[in-house]
Amino acid sequence: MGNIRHNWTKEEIREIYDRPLLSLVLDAAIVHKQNHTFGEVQISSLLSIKTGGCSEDCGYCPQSARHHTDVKVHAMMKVDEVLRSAENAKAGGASRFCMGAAWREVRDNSDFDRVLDMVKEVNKLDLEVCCTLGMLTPYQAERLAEAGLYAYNHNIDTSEEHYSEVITTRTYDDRLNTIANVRNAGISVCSGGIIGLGETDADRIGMLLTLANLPQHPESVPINVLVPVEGTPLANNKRVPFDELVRMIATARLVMPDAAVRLSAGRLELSIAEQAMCFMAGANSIFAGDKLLTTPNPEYNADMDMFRILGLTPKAAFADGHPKNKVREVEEAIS
Ligand code: SAM
Ligand code: DTB
Ligand code: SF4
Repeated sequence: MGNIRHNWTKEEIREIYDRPLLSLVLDAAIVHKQNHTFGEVQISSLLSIKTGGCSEDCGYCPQSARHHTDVKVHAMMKVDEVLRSAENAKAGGASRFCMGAAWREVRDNSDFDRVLDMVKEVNKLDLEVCCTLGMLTPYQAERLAEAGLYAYNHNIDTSEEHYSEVITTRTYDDRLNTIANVRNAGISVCSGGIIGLGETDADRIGMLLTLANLPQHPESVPINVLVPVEGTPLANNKRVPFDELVRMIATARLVMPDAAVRLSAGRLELSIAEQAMCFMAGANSIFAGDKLLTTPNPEYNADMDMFRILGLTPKAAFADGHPKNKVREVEEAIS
């Protein structure tokens, strides 16, 4: 429902981003209510299946081998361990389970075969299975889809202009290519970014412009606040003021009315009242569980308290159908 556009201009997005905060939140809340079940929040759970030692130089990331952080390198987990973690996540109310690997790109080796097994097994638990493994070829995306992968996370992180200030070992186009490969394989796209990387408002607007003008909007858009980690080049960056996060979420909601906007990394620093404002502004997804990939996240009980206090309800798995079926529905409607 709603007016889904793919031809946004920078000026239009800036006009939205610059609205007085409460008017912006109200506008976003109205669009949110028109397009989603108000107060319903999707819970995703994260697991780092292969940690640290990554060859990329992403300035924010504690898992890059080029930075000296406390993160310990951990080889690929066993399928059984991952399954146990997925079962726990489901018991805690998660409808999506996301497995992350500190890889630049997927290679066609036994580790990837193991990830495919993990996808198959987690899929049997009736969870939306998600992976974030770095760059993918079209063939690798298809193999993941065949194994039952529901969603793939691949963030563009910031604007095209700011990208090389943060990461030099790959390009913005590399990111966009993988997103296209994921889309073409019929996998749900999860792509967003991070605020607090030293970017300007124009960069934030540029990032939203790229996402909102993709041929199809990502089904989920994570908005992460930088978690500054000792030993990374961005460890001493200034904390993002809370109103800027709200502004970013509300703008994402208005330019991509159908997407799930995920209030992602950085929640540990936010009060319930601040998170409430993010939900009013259109956030309708979180990562729950006391750990993100390597950094801490709010405790399970604290989140359950928040859900009770704010009257939030967890969203069921597959409530939006499967992206593959949507392609089929469109094809059937045309023929
Ligand atoms: N290696 C894969 C990749 O880069 O696509 C997958 C894992 S990577 C850790 C997934 C995402 O986590 C990154 O794209 C980035 O948006 C986010 N991330 C990493 N470190 C972060 C930090 N310190 N604060 C906030 N978000 C972070
Ligand atoms: C996303 O946008 N945020 C998550 C998930 N996708 C993979 C990762 C956040 C990582 C925060 C730093 C860490 O815990 O290592
Ligand atoms: Fe590697 Fe991903 Fe971290 Fe970049 S964000 S260093 S690609 S794990």
